[in-house]
Formats: sequence, C-alpha cells, structure tokens
Amino acid sequence: MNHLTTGEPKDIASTTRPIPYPDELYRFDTVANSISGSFSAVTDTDIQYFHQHGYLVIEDAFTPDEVQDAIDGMVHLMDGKNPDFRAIQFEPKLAKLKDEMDTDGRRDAIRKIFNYVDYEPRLNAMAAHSGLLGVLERIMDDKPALFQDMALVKPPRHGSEKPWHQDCAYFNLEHGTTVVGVWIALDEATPENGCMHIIPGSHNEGPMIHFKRRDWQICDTHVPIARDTMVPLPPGGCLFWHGLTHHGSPVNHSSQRRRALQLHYKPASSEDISTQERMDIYGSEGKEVDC
Ligand SMILES: O=C(O)CCC(=O)C(=O)O
Repeated sequence: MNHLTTGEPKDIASTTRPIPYPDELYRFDTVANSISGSFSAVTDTDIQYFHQHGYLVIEDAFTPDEVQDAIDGMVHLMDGKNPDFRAIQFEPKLAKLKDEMDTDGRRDAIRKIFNYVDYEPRLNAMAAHSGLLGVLERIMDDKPALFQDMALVKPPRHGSEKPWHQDCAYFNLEHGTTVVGVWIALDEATPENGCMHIIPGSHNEGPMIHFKRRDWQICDTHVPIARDTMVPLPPGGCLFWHGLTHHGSPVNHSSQRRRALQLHYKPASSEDISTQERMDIYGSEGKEVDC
C-alpha cells in the first residue's frame, strides 16, 4: 500500500491546541442532496452529478453489519489490542489525561487514527468494498488506488474543528488528477456533532492558496461561505468528494460520538509531483498574498 507522505501534516490541529474560529464560518441551513439504494443504485446521472457539483452522497452505502464490523475494528485498534498499531492521536485538550481515563473515556479522547488498513482486516474490508471501488472506478474512469486512510473521530464535547481546505493541497499529485475522498459515517453525523460541510461546485474553481493558520487551510475570508452545504449522514452513509472541493467540519459541541472513516483514492495511472511543485500551486510563501 502506498501511503503518500507530503510536506504538510494532514491535520495540524491534532498536534497543537485548537484555536477558536468565527461562528459565521459554518452555516447550518442547507443540506446536501443525496441518493439511497446503496452503491448499486448509482446511475450515470449520479456520476455526472459528482463531476458537476464535486460531491455525491449515498445515504445507505454500507449495511448495519458492515458498520458494526468497522466499529469493532476501530475500537480494537483504539484499545491497543494490536500492539503493532501506534497511529493514534489524542485530542490536544485531553491528551494529558489519557492515562487516568477508563476505557470509554480513553476512546472518547482520541481525535484521529490513521494508516489502519494494513492492521485491521475489518477496516480494510471497508476500503476494499467492491461496491465502493466500482463507484470510484466510474468516477475516475480508471482503477482507483487507495493512498491514504485515516479517521478524524471528533470526540464528544471536545472534537475540534477541521478548517476549510482542499485535499489536493496536501497531496503530491499532478494538478488535474481526479483525487476522490470518501467519508463513511459509523455514528450518525449531525450538525451538532460536527458533520462535514462542503462548498458544492468549488472543485471547478481551481486550486486555492493555503495558509498555516489554525491548520493548513484556506483563509477564512476566501471561503464562499454563502454556499456552505452540510452533509449530515446516518451510520453507513457515505460522502464522495473531489480533491479540489472546499470542505471542513466545525467543533463537536455535543455529547454524541462522531466516528467516521476517511479514505483517499487516486487513479492508478496518476503521476506524483514533488512537494515544491505542489507548494508552487497551493503554498502562500513568496506570493505576496495575505490572509
Ligand atoms: O472528518 C472531518 O471532520 C474532516 C476530515 C477532512 O476534511 C480531512 O481530513 O480532509
């Protein structure tokens, strides 16, 4: 499995204390369109919808049994039951207390796990699901290759924001590559517990300069917030989004868990670029731009 490493950490918020953001940065009045009927219900019109709007939502992509297996696999890794797996990051506010917590408290202090598919067959089964890969192949018109697996699990009451960004700003892949992110809800993802937010159509507007602020992110004032669209999902629901689609997620202020898997795929024939080439496109340094 090729886990692409890049010049920017995918999630600076996991290593530093979260910084507050303006309330108006996320709107809570528009919900994304979605389809149901699992992967087999995806029509050519839905694939066109993805290309036009930069996203596609399937409400019931995975069955309750598949979701339960994935939760069991995730919890197995979180609880340290695979001694070879160490890719766990705690919510900054809670990290110091983790050794004093009981099992449930410790699970709910975790912000992120990553690089799990090689350590947990139940999570690998989600990433390699034939229905999922079939939809990706239709979107990419090429074989999909998984190159990043992570989960921002956004703990109850503390789960911090993931500021607005484009995923392609993090990946050393040739500009124009159809990178597709897949976000699979394991718990219900709601406006209150920090569901994903996207800007439909923003993938058609090209790469954005990213700044190191609360994270490696689009400047708050450069996000077309008037078009903010929430993606609430039931467990088993799945969001596909284009690597240039602006997206982010607000704080989890609720007492509800928001566990989800996040996978990134690239077309098998895509070409890598250097970090310098990527930063020439997305980096702010030397461009006399302000945020
Ligand atoms: O899971 C989330 O809240 C956001 C994840 C995300 O946007 C990312 O890591 O690219």
